[in-house]
Amino acid sequence: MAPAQSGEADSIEALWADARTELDAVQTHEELEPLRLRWLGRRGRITLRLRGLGELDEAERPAAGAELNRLKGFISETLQMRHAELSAPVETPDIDVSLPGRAVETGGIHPCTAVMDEVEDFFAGLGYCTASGPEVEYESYNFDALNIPEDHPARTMHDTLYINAPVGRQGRQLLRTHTSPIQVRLLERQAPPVYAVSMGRTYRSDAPDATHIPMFHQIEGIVVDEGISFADLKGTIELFLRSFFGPDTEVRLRPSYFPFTEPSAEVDVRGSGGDWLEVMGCGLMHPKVLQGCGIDSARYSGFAFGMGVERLTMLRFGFADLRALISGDIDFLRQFR
Ligand code: 2NM
Repeated sequence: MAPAQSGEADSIEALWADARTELDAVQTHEELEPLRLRWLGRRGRITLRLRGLGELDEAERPAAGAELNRLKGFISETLQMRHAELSAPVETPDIDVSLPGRAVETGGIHPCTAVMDEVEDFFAGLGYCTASGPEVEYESYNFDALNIPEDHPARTMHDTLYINAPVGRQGRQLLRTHTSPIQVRLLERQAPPVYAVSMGRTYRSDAPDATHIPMFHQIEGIVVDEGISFADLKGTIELFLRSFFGPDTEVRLRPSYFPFTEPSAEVDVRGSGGDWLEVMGCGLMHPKVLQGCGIDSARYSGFAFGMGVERLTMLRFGFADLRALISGDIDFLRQFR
């Protein structure tokens, strides 16, 4: 085949080779536009050759045109590719949109909280109000008002966590060892009739084991009214335990002793294995406690009961080590939702 143009005209093969060499040699973004103009601009090598097609024999024109256009397309596509390569590096996204979504974890009610809520609701149904009080208490409310003697072992540093603070008329400050001081404070400010439950954190200087943790929860109830008898106490407790553990629950009271109640009893429920399980303590309010709160013990009588929330929770849900409740083991706790 004769050369398309005499003399100055390069072969199409030479054009391809030149174009490839130039495109390969591009190192920076800035070199792209001059290269484009050199080849595809108004006076570019391809442009001029396309314009010159008219001077070819009519027979050669279509093939030559097609070949030039193929080269033109190649140059233009390669420029685009090199442009993309040389542009700012692609930002890697912070989010991998191909990952499965992360489920939104919902919080749950702690089993001890669920138990306290249920007990509160039960007694609310009997007309009891709920009272609360400080966790840092005075000796006078935690011990004296409850007829707990000066030399009682519960008062020692061995059992009770004392606060390092100046000692005033109310005695030393301490972390309350039971929720009873709440009831004392309530009786001081509210004249009978009083029907109340109180629940919350309590503290004792215990090394943790399967049945003890140094911070635990109690629920206590108190009734002070005219004509309250042991029958009222027994009926109330049976009603509660059959609501909490099931309607056929067997309940028994065993004589016991507490400084703040007289008479006093320990309460057991019959477990599924036929064994008796201690669930609470109770008794008729000691007249000294009522009098200490400014209540006429000749006119009013009352009863009180107390129970450990963690123990109640273990019996309800059936597990053996109380420490599981504070382990932070979310898989354990979730079982009871
Ligand atoms: C118990 C057992 C018996 C009790 C007494 C009082 C108060 F403050 F009213 F005197 N609150 N709770 C009480 C009585 C608690 O727990 C085993």
